[in-house]
Amino acid sequence: MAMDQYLNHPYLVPIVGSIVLVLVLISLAFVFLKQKPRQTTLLILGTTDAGKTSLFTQLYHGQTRPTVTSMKENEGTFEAHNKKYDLVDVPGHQRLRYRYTDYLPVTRAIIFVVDSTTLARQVRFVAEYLYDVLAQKQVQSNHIPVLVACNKCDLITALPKEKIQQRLEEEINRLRTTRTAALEQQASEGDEEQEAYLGYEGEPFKFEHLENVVHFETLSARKSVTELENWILEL
Ligand SMILES: Nc1nc2c(ncn2[C@@H]2O[C@H](COP(=O)(O)OP(=O)(O)OP(=O)(O)O)[C@@H](O)[C@H]2O)c(=O)[nH]1
Ligand SMILES: [Mg+2]
Repeated sequence: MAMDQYLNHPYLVPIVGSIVLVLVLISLAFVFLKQKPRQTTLLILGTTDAGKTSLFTQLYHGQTRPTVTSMKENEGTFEAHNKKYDLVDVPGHQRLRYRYTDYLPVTRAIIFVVDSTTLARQVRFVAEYLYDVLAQKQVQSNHIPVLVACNKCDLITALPKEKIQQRLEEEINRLRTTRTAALEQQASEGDEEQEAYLGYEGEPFKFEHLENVVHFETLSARKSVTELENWILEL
């Protein structure tokens, strides 16, 4: 009898309806709040003069244009085969280049551009920047793929990509010793560790030891970026 009384209560439907509605709204809020930011950004990084803006204009406009040293990020899009990515070309200038970390939460992949004609002379400088990028916790934990774009292959002084990979591995190996020593010092002083350890301890550094894929490709922003476009489309 008591049950019938409840079931026939005139406010039963509105009350139950409101409770269900509130529960649905709470679950929807959870779903939306828990969603990760969409990772659709391709970050174009590298030291100054490597050819980042030239590659950016090739991908964005489908052609090269004369460039000047960038003092701020260039933003655009790359669209092909129903895929659309946001492009961010970060200036190589020493004081501006580290802004790239702001974009890491939305980064799908990194294109790290090197000038193949000057790498032999600038290997230390290039390796320091690449080390910083690879040692970012987000790059390792999100397994962000990196394409090392060995640019300016149209010039006869360009080093082959195998040589560039080897030189960078040797230099990163050297840097790892000094940087991990500095980090251990920091850790003992109580600072939280910021960098991931690159590669395997006790073994010479190799890109294939990393959590994320690092791929080397030869190209020319002046001539053709087909290899780069194919790599992007396979992401
Ligand atoms: N020969 C040749 N020259 C290139 C190529 N790519 C870029 N360059 C030239 O290299 C110079 C630097 O190119 P940018 O694209 O401005 O270099 P960047 O990496 O954007 O440099 P910052 O903005 O200073 O960080 C320009 O004179 C380009 O024309 C290439 O594939 N081949
Ligand atoms: Mg530029």
